[in-house]
Amino acid sequence: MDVETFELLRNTVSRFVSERLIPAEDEVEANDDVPEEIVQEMRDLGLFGLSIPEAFGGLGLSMVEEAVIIRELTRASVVFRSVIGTTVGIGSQGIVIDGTDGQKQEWLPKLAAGQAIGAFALTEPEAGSDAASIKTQAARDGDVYRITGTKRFITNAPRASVFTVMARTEPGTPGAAGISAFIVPADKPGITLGKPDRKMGQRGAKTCDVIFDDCIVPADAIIGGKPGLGFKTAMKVLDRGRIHIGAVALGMCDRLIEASLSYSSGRKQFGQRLADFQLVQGMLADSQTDALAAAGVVEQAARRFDAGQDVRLEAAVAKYFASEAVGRIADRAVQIHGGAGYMADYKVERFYRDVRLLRIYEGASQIQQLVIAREMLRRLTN
Ligand code: COS
Repeated sequence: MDVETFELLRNTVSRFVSERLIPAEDEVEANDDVPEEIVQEMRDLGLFGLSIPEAFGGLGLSMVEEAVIIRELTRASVVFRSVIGTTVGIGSQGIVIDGTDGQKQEWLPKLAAGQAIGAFALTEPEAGSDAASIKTQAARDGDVYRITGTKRFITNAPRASVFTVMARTEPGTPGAAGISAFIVPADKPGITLGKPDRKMGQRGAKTCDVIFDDCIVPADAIIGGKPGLGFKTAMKVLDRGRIHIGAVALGMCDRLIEASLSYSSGRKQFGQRLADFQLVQGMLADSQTDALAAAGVVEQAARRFDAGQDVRLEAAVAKYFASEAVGRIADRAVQIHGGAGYMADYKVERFYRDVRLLRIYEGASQIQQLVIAREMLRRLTN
């Protein structure tokens, strides 16, 4: 995108955050839902299409640009981002990265416009971190596959119009090589949703089980048309998603530091501002250092992604460092606010709970450590 158009988009999102989203945060928390008018405004701003190529009606942002916009957006509660998150990220990118032309033509324009909401169905009751051990079966039956299995904690499942579903298509092949990724419209017979999950935080973000019971899809619903490549598609989608989650953390870093600065420079104890105490300054400085370092690793990973280089290591570093950093910053924000930090009105306790998820979804911190170390060793021998 040219610099001027991009700046216009960025300023528009920044105004939307300040004028619409931040004032609506309490309503979202109270109702455990994002109002439909706000979802519509997000559609009108083109936010569902950030990552979808222009040829298919999206904004076609680079990863660096997407990270900047997501950082702006997540100065407001991360729950608003979750509405567009799966469509911008893991719910569309399998099709963008590995889809056939026909699959792109069919789905990307609808996803870009926010007419279709995408979701990503990998996790199962017995397969989380060990993604290659999924049990959901897709049995070939002539020209169709019959999908049976349960997917767990699926973000945006209640809103979704289409799922990317990872399922086993090769009965004799255990592990990653036996998995295919399917595009499954959410209104297919044989799909039911579990009851809404009750969560530690992120009220208004929707997750639940998705149960497939002999759900029939055509054989050409496999992403890319070839079976057995679904695990690799999922990993590529997650590499990109991990940079995106790094950017989500950055917006919350900004917000929590803003709140910490504003509270500590307004409140007085022992006759001076909290911010004038060196022990408080130590916390402010550590938070600023964490935030700048996180921004650095996220940007570096995004630049590498845009250059078409392998980002397995850098994406894992970005997600690992930024999600852990925002956890530390949220913890310090609560501490700097003292008793007020524990009270709902000041919102930092809510953000503290909300950002806890960033260290878990799209690969827990321990999975990122494993990916980083494996890649270090692989690059050593290559
Ligand atoms: N990009 C492309 N291909 C990849 C890849 C990537 N980032 N990561 C792995 N692959 C390929 C490997 O090269 C290997 O291919 P070959 O068999 O042709 O050599 C294949 O995929 C299997 O990879 P690997 O052996 O590394 O798989 P593992 O079972 O050891 O799993 C981890 C690797 C742990 C990294 C993976 O299971 C994972 O990321 N788990 C976390 C899942 C997750 O994030 N869940 C969150 C819920 S979804 S929101």
